[in-house]
Amino acid sequence: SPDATPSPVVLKLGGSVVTEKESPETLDEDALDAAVAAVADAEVESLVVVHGGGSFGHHNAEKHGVSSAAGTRDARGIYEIHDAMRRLNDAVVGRLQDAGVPALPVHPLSVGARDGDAALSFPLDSTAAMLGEGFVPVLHGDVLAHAGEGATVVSGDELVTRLARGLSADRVGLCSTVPGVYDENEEVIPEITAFSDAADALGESDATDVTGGMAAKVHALLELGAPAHVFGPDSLSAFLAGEDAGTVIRG
Ligand code: IP8
Repeated sequence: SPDATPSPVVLKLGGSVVTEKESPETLDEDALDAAVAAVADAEVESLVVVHGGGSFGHHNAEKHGVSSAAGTRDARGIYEIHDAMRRLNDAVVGRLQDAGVPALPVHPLSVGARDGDAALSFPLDSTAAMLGEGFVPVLHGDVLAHAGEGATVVSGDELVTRLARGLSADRVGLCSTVPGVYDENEEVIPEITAFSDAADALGESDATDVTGGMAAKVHALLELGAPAHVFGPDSLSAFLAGEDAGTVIRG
């Protein structure tokens, strides 16, 4: 049961970290290798990894006009988006395994769904059971069946929120290409405990921007119930060692 598993660390590797964002379906080999080495060296008892879409997910989603809100019923298109993400996931899982990490894939298309109000349902049994057996589940942004829409995108960030709440995460880490949440002078804000700490720099959240935007991200992270760290690749090892990295968001 999930009660028997220790509270996991949930780590998101941003799509812009592990892929070359400007070239379609291209890994950022060096950045991926560095992230994999940091995970392999870390002594984390229980870890879930989620990765974003980068140049695998986003250009395919755009090509088919699919976002978190706008769906398609074109099964080939849906599969094309999923297949690109699956191939990126293969690369991440494969490299983690090569580095000695007991990584296993969890493909959201086959696990979750959205209802007619776009609410995400994402059963955690497979992920929790993997954690209980000492594996490192590796999830990814994906497409999901969505009542009334065909299929829509689920972002890695949404999955992080679901996993952090549902598995009572100990800590959450969002590793992206920026070193933290910036203030108006482009200095990293060390700690955010209320949206007002960052409002001057972030402006108001655009409610339609469900997969991106730092303001939306900060709002969501304040509600998590676990401290969330927003940091760049250079701080991944520090985060995994239990240190404060980048901006710490505690709601
Ligand atoms: O990069 C998006 O995941 P994200 C995944 O975490 C797709 O927003 C399929 C575009």
